[in-house]
Amino acid sequence: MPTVSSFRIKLVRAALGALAGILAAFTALAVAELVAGLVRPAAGPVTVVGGAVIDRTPAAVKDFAIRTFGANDKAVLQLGILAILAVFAVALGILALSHRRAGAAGVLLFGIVGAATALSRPDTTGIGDVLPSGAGALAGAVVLYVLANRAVPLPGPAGQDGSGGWSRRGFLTTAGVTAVAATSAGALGRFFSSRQGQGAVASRESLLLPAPSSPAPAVPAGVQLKVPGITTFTTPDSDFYRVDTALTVPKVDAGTWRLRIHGKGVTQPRTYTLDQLLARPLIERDITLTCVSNEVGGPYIGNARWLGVPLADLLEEAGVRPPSKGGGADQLVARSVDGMTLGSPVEDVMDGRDAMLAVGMNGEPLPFDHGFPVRMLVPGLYGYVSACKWIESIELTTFDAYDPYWVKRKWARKAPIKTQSRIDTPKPFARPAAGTVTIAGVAWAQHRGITRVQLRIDDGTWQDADLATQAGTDTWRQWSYRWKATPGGHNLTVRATDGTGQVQTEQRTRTIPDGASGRHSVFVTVT
Ligand SMILES: Nc1nc2c(c(=O)[nH]1)N[C@H]1C(S)=C(S)[C@@H](COP(=O)(O)O)O[C@H]1N2
Ligand SMILES: [Mo]
Repeated sequence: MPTVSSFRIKLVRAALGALAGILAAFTALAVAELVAGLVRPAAGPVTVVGGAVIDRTPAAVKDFAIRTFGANDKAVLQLGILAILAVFAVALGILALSHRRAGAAGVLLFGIVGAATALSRPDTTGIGDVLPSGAGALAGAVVLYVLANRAVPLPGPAGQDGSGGWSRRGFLTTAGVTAVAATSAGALGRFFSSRQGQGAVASRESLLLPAPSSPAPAVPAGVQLKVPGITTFTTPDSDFYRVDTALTVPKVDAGTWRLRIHGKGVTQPRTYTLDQLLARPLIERDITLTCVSNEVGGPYIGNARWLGVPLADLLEEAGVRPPSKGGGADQLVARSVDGMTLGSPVEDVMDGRDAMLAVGMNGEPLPFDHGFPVRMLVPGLYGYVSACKWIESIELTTFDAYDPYWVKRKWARKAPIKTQSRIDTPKPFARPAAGTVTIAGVAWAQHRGITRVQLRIDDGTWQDADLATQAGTDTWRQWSYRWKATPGGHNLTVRATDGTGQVQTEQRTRTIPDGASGRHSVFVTVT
């Protein structure tokens, strides 16, 4: 039955080709990982390609990803990249069986794409960044060529050794050796990568935060309501939301870190070390940070006790004057070590609010995830226009002259945080028992403060909620409402009024371009 056996031969052949392709891709990534671990972990192919994809993703898709996958969005992206690579690897592997050179060249092509992407990243440190992708692709091409070579039919009639005429043992031995070698290379790469961050980890562990010259008062007991299910007033570092474009969290060594202040109207350009900043008078403040991508009712908000250097003082020393005092620069562009840029109004930074270069978060040096060693914070502004993590320079310029990262992607140039409120308890679709049900949550309008929170049950009238003590205008404020719940389905809606008398609008807008507006509602069924 020649047709059956030739079909079987084709199937075995395709499987060997697919295996060769996957092994070549695996080897390429593993060797790239090894070289990246030795050269610069952030220049690894998956990291740079992932970064490039993030930068080119339309805001709506990014919003969808953050909404759907939350903190796992980056893992999902990396898995997606690997899945696409796997498809190409299988195709190249099968191609290589008949066209070895073409298959190997295909692998090299991926290497060129990876290397070019590495060079195009905003944080590239130069030509050395082509090494991981380049070396990986070379190794992958060699593996594919050799394996394809081993997967050819033996001379003589097929089927004699039951293998369909392939030197299957030779192929499998080579494949096995390759797999072991590649796995070891990858593991070694991981080890080197983690070692590269060790200097940074040690610098963080040995950092002693000085006491603030202007401490925050003890948090008043009344800011935290004792309602089960309500958010804690202070968000522990480990629970603090994280939003950034970094696929590998920058590990900056505090000892070699520098901050440069320069640009328009800077008469005294300066570069600071961390020790120089820490030697200055420090302020300690409770500030609530919010992401512009936070949906109505969403989780991208947190409150911490920050320790930092007043930013306005540094700017004044550099000769900077705000536009209202005749200064020529109206935009402050902060740049991070990974090339992110964020632009804040100079006027806001210098108007007396507690804009700072933060070094401490809830009594500890900043966690790496949240910007170690130094990040910027401006109370009242969304994170993407103020809260630069892993900051390395501050440039004074104008809004006309420069659009930072998110503005290039259609987000607003200026974005003060909108007055908002959220119901934390009861949860959506909860089934509380009839009787008194405590509705509670948080409201925020940073730098304006919250003066009133109201609740509406179904289409009823707005009822005043009880407000917790206000810690300050830069933090969120808790509220609660004792509801006489009657059986049936009910819609609970909240709205806040800020310190300027502005009532939170019911006008629903999307997060892009300058933050979601509208009111949070929760539907419950009282039993
Ligand atoms: N370097 C850098 N800084 C950044 C970002 C970023 O992507 N890269 N994201 C900003 C955004 S959009 C927000 S909301 C805050 C979030 O800070 P967190 O992750 O500490 O909560 O950081 C800001 N600072
Ligand atoms: Mo954000």
